[in-house]
Amino acid sequence: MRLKHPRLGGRRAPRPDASRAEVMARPPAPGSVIVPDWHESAEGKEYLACILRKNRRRVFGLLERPVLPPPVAIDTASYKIFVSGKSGVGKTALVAKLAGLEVPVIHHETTGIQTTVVFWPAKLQASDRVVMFRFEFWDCGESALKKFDHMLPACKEKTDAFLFLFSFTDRASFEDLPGQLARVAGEAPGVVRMVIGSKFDQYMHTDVPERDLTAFRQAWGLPLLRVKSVPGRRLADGRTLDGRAGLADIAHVLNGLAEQLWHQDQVAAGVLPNTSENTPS
Ligand SMILES: Nc1nc2c(ncn2[C@@H]2O[C@H](COP(=O)(O)OP(=O)(O)OP(=O)(O)O)[C@@H](O)[C@H]2O)c(=O)[nH]1
Ligand SMILES: [Mg+2]
Repeated sequence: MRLKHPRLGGRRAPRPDASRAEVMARPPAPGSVIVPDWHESAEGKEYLACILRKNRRRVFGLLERPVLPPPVAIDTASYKIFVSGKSGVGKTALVAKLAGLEVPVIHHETTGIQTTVVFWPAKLQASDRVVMFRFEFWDCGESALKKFDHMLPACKEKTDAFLFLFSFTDRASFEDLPGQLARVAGEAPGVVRMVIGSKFDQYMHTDVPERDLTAFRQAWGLPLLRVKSVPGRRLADGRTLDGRAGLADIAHVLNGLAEQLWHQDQVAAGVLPNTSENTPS
């Protein structure tokens, strides 16, 4: 039996219908859609093997996909995600971390749009089934975005989610969030919006205290995650990144994203009511 979901079945599903696509789901409570620590279970580890090779993360091109043996073949749900934020907040570093690549230690402005594919198997709470999420991250350097008018529309076109980054060490990037939300996601109802605080490892030097985050969360009702896009653990050779350790570092981001996207699709398709039952209290 296959899972019923508007997104499944190979190609990107069209948005259900105009009126429903307008429905903006309120974020689901964390852990209510995706089983949070499933990737650490024996079953989860088996599935993760298909995105690893010799303990390193596998890199997937635009047309590549992980192969699972037929008895465990699972459905894939594909999403486009636009990563937005001020220059230097850590967009490229975050995407590298999510893909299991080396994070840039020195800031080099991204000169155009970089797309990166990340696969992530996750288990659904409701049906106990595993779905392979395919995230295509679109990362555009902030200065390129300002210089070339065609870049923002290309990044926004048919996007399923916006990740808004601010840096814990850059107060201005936090204060710019409302402006960014209006500029970038203003006319995009029905698209998931998540806020990510980067450089959380520098929290001792933060310019963004917890009370400001609480106020922001109350005002906007958006999911907010914290990340540390720092170089991860190495394998015994001292050079190669340890793929499993890297996945443990970022599982909360991939699960959080999967949860928001899956939920939004179901609400938009009318499979789930957009009621307070699905929302955090
Ligand atoms: N300590 C720490 N450094 C980070 C983190 N995220 C990013 N950085 C550093 O911040 C600098 C800028 O990060 P980038 O990812 O290149 O910034 P960007 O947002 O892509 O910038 P543009 O491409 O210019 O728009 C780099 O030196 C990164 O190593 C983090 O979570 N912790
Ligand atoms: Mg960049």
